[in-house]
Amino acid sequence: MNKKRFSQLLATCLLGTTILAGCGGGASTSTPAPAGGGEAQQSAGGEITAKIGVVSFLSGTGAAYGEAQKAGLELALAELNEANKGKLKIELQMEDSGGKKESAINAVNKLINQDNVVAIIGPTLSGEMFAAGPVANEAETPIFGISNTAEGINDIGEYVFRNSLPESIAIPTAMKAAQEKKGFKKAAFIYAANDDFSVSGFKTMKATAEQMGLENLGEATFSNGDVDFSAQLTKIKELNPDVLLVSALYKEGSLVVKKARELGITATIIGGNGFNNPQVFEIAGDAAEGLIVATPFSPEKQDEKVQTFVKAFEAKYGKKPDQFAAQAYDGLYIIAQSLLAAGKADRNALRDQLAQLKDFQGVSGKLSFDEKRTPVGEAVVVEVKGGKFVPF
Ligand code: 1QQ
Repeated sequence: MNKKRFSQLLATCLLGTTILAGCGGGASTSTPAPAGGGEAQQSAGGEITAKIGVVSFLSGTGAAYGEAQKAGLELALAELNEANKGKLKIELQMEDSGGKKESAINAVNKLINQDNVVAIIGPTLSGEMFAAGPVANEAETPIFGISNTAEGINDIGEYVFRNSLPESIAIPTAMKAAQEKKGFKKAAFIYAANDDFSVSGFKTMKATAEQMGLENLGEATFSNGDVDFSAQLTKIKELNPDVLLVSALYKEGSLVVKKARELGITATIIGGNGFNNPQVFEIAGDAAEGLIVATPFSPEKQDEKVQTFVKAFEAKYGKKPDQFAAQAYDGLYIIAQSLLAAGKADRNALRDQLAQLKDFQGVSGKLSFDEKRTPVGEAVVVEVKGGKFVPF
């Protein structure tokens, strides 16, 4: 037990009204409940009850990500609790971070110390995970990203997991497929310099372009929250690129695409996975046509598991799921499977089971973790045609 957790445990024992076995004398051999993690216990009847925290971008400029994640999680929750009656009962405790690092840290602290969750799903942005992941890791509580795609997420620590396909896999897949068909040579880049995900995606785009032998004409930046990109894009137009690489979240990214087309930039536009949300069509409109992105999930995939999920999602919400809903759905399934394998809702036992994940067949593809718990999976390339993503 680390020092911090020991002092938290001590505080719980001193302040708590229910004194648990583990707070008693040193001779006890039973695991102290809070250290074991999660107020979730196995009941006499053998049913595991597990409270899982969720930290998501539910309000603000990226709220459509959070909405999709919540929908995917709630569909999975209903299915799992029905299918595992008498064996496992999951309860979700949702917190809104608004996409802010500070709020994500506060939510993670609350979920661990107040709500005593066995694991945390989220937070949505890589930047939030870089900020809040170390808090969960230090408290030895598994934290499971369902949309963190930046490089370095798993380096935070051994309690940090993610099932979201890293951009280091997705972006090169999109760029290579696009170049094969379009044969571009001169690249320009634009990205959000104050967002860890966007910066990481840009670095991957730049390195991939170099490997592919593309000429780098120039790089422009903006900040999340910006709405006017005319200055940067006017300069880019003068450079006359034949491919424009955009690393951004959907709101800013869609506004960039819209403005680029308005200014007459005709380059092929390739984006990162932040574009994989239908808000792109709302914000960019016709300008989104031709946009190329890679994703681990397509609702069009002719696969029985995918189509069963798409139908259930449509029946519940009246629309098709996007990548963020799909990865949320898979994420809860992975945690449920690992809790059942652990046989108890215990933070360390859950961590050990998660670390062994191999060949999980989800709606967003087949997934294994490498030795650093980084997902290994495949991306498909899609293109906007007729106001929706279709296979490229
Ligand atoms: C990250 C992402 C974003 C697109 C999540 C919404 O991939 O922050 O890593």
